[in-house]
Amino acid sequence: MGIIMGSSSDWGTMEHAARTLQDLGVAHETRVVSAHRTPDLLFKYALEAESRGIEVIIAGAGGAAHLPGMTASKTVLPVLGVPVESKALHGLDSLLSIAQMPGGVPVGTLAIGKAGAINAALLAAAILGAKHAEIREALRSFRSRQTARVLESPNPAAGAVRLEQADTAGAKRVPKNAKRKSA
Ligand code: RP5
Repeated sequence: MGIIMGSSSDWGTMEHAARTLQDLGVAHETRVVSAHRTPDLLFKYALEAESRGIEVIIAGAGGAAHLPGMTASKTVLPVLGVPVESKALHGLDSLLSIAQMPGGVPVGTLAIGKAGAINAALLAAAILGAKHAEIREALRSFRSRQTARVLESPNPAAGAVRLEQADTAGAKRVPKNAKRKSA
């Protein structure tokens, strides 16, 4: 699996893809490959990926995010795009740049930011899972653990109850004359 990104500034987002793959035990590499600043490297990476044994490419980029689309144009491997949240437009520019590919060269586009990076890794694992049974089982186990975590903590107010108990122990957080919010 290859995880590429347009800038080292994208790492804060893309590390979530890398961590998720690590949790699943999926071998991967991470590289900065910029569509605008290192276009020759981008072509080389995309052209050689298949012969190097890469099976899916996750590409994250922000702003005028050409990296996923240009990578997809130079390989027939599946390319999953992660729109990195930009400062100016909060990632909407990245999302549209990645999602709105013309017909003929697809990029599987995920959500903006951390959720997209995590889901890109999970979707990439699902794609690989069709061929590699151990990855499919790792994914199944990830889902079971996630479900168990939710079922183990059904009451979202449990934390609030603990806070109330702390208050009665001495530290009042809300002044007595404060108005209560209606439900
Ligand atoms: C894009 O430009 C990168 O993917 C990054 O999200 C954005 C800004 O890059 P830096 O100026 O922080 O290197 O190519």
